[in-house]
Amino acid sequence: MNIRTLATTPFLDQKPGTSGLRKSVKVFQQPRYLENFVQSIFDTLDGREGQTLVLGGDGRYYNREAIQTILKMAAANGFGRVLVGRSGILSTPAASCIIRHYRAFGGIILSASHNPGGREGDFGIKYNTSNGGPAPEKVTEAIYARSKVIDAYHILEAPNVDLERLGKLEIGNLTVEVIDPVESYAKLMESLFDFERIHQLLTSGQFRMCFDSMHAVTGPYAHAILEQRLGAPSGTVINGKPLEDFGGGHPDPNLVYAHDLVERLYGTSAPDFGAASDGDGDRNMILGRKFFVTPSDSLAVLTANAHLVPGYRQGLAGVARSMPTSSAADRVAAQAGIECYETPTGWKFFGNLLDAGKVTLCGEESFGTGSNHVREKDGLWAVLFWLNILAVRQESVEQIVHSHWQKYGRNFYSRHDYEGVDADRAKELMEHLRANAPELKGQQLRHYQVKYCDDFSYTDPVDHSTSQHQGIRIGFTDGSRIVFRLSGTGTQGATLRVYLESYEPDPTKHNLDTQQALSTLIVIAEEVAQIRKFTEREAPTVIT
Ligand code: G16
Repeated sequence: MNIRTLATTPFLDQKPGTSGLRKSVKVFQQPRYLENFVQSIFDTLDGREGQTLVLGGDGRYYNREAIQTILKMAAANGFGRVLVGRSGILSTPAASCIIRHYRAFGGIILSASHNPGGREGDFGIKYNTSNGGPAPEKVTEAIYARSKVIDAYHILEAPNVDLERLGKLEIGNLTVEVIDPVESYAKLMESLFDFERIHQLLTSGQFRMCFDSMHAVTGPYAHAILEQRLGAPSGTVINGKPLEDFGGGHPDPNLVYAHDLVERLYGTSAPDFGAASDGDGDRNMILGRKFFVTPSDSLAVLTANAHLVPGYRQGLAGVARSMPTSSAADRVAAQAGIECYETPTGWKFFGNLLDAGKVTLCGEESFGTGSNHVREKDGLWAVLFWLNILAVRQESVEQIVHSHWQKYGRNFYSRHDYEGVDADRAKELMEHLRANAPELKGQQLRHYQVKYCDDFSYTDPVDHSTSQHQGIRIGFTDGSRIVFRLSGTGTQGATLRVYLESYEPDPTKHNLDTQQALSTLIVIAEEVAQIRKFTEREAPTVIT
């Protein structure tokens, strides 16, 4: 066995963002770049000797190469076993499920999520802990600190592993087990949802659905679960073959990028239900016929209807949403008499609440919904949850959402993204807002009165750790809000996100166009933050 210890020098840009380290493929392809980061992860993991690690990714360009390197480094760093998905594939929620199922020490997930892939695209890597969830900040900070001083990495000299063949093999003292990426995950889904009822719905001839895998990781999962197991006709899953460059597309399930799906759901003879998932399978978009469900509303509807789903029939402990997510779920939680937690953006902040049994469902405006079944958001899980509700209620998606609004009121909601803006100017915009925030309290802006204005800071109710500077919030006396923050997942320049929310209890006004309903708040956002001046953009790049 030939373990080599090779000298290296640090890269100073290996700070994990909202969800792991994301950079362009070209950055990752620099000699020692991947090795440094992986060694930094391993160096922070006390007690890793002989332990089990889970490894897989979303299949994007550089996935296979990175997996071979990581396997050899795991062997040289004393791990006992690595469970790796066949072809190097594991969706993010499936990786979380497998870490938990096999009680692994942790896992490495290779993905840049919804960012484009291919040679010119992005790559990413993140570490998940033994609860199956993204490493909390104290772990990512330790990894970053290590990456700044690292001087050597360890790697086994060995031939590449055949990732296509299921089964076990040894490299050095490490057992590599190539596993089916779908099996454990599909079983978990079957334990949560009423598959019999969903099967009846999908084979009734009265209901049609379309699932867009966007040539990303959920293809194999959706084919196996929706078509083979639940009986949806073949062709239900579109763009189901995972490709290294996602077919040249942008695997982000929203109205702009999931255009194949949107065309079908808004076209003639549209199916009843449409859904899409992203690069690594943790995001979801839900559509009815000519009808879009905002992720914030989706969380609220799932919360209100959880009693219809076998896995959640016993009741919800609580619900959590990220701060910029609309407060639609809060209203459901209040009526149900359960707690609703508001966390910073980033799925890692839900981990402690889930582990402590304080919440059952979580969701984010960024097309992420999930529950305590794993410790990641889960795209296909959300689709099955919706299918279960549709199968029981026998109403359309639109009817279900409209009756939800009737009962709880409607939170009009939209996010305006300004992508690829100059990073320094974006920071100046935030600093300018931060400096002016205290003065806004009590002011009348158009017909809205400012109730509070702050820079969101969060104290975790379980471990009492605090996270500051999580976004500037302007809250108005009628419950409306504007939130400004910089994205932590982009790889070029900065992305300014402006989140707009307005509450409307009056059902006669629920059919208004969203941008129209938010038009005054959009004007106020511009006035307060001087977005055009700082970003040098006339309009947002993407509106969701
Ligand atoms: C990640 C995080 C999410 C977050 C999203 C957007 O999702 O896991 O919690 O909401 O990024 O973050 P930002 O607004 O900082 O870009 P994913 O699907 O990209 O892993």
